[in-house]
Amino acid sequence: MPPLQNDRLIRALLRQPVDRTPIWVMRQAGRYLPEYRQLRAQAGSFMALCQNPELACEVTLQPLARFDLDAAILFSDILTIPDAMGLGLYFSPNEGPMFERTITCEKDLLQLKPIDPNQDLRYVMDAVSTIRRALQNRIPLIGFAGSPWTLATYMIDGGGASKKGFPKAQTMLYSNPKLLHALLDKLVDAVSDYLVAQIEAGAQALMIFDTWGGLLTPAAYETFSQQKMAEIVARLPKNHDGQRIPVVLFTKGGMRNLPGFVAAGTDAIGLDWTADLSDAKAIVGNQLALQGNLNPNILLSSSETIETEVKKVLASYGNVHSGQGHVFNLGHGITPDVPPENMAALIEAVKQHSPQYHQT
Ligand code: 1CP
Repeated sequence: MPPLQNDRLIRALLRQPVDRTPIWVMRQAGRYLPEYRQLRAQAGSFMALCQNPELACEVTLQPLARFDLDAAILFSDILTIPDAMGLGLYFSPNEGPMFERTITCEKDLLQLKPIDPNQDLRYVMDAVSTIRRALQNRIPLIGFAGSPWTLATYMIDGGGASKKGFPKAQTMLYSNPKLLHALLDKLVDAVSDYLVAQIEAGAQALMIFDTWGGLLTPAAYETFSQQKMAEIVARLPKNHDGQRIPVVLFTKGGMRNLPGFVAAGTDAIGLDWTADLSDAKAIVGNQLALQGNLNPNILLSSSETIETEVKKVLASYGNVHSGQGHVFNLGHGITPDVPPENMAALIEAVKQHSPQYHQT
């Protein structure tokens, strides 16, 4: 396997020296790009893009044609797993992802189909290998999955419930924790197998999105989210040097869970913008890399404001020791109303202002 031409992301995730802070952006392929909107209209739906490996590859590459990003991320969605398990995923134009069926009782749970990702989610693995070929080792490809808890929130409440804070999932946690654990344990199996299959298909780093972990009390978080993710990380394969590909856990409201993440054995934590990176670094020390955490709403302001705010994020991490172990990203996904030129301003600011934190 020829080496990566740009390995900044991998090096930063492993806390090795780099010349500048690498940057990629959550939802970097998406609706803020006119070429994405056009292809999606032609394909007919979001899932039609995901399920066609050539189209998924084309969408993945769209932001890379415009911007000098340090990583590609598989174009897919975390909800492909519940879909393959039989819940019937569809996207409503106004409400986003929706399910035809949800999990309310043990009978629903028993009806969930155990999945073999290489069969039931073949289209994802084909997209991964197609994208890897197209990238020609220029930059690494990030694979991903949702955390068991975050997938369970959608599977229990149905789609469209994020604004309400997934009340049915939160109620099940207290009224029927046994059922919730049984669901989460099924998801531990499915997510582990899915990530292993993505590694085999060519993913070079992994994200686990625990977007809704921050909805839980610290005690519930430990039992119902963190421990399930730790189990997944422990199941990922290691090569003959005992190394596995770097894994990043993203969670909104993740500050208070940082010590648990260190114990879970991941390589990096993605944080939202409510965390201060210097505080986070003081907790994780040199054991973990950090990814984040510009407020995505800043991309709706001017290029001057973007530059000022990028400098603050770089300084909040780099002023403590250096920029080593920092991956620049937004604190959550880029929104559809961002002008593409503001994305360009963001990347330019990171390229211009981060090298000073990487002088040896
Ligand atoms: O065209 C469209 O309207 C679809 C919009 C869209 C896109 C571009 C959805 C629906 N998903 C995606 C792609 C996607 N989703 C990626 C692609 C790679 C990238 O460029 O980053 C990734 C990694 C995801 C992951 C995802 N999906 C998460 C975790 C990350 C996060 O944003 O917190 C979650 C929670 C989802 C569910 C989902 N899928 C789509 C939407 C709009 C949502 C969120 C719904 C909600 O608010 O509850």
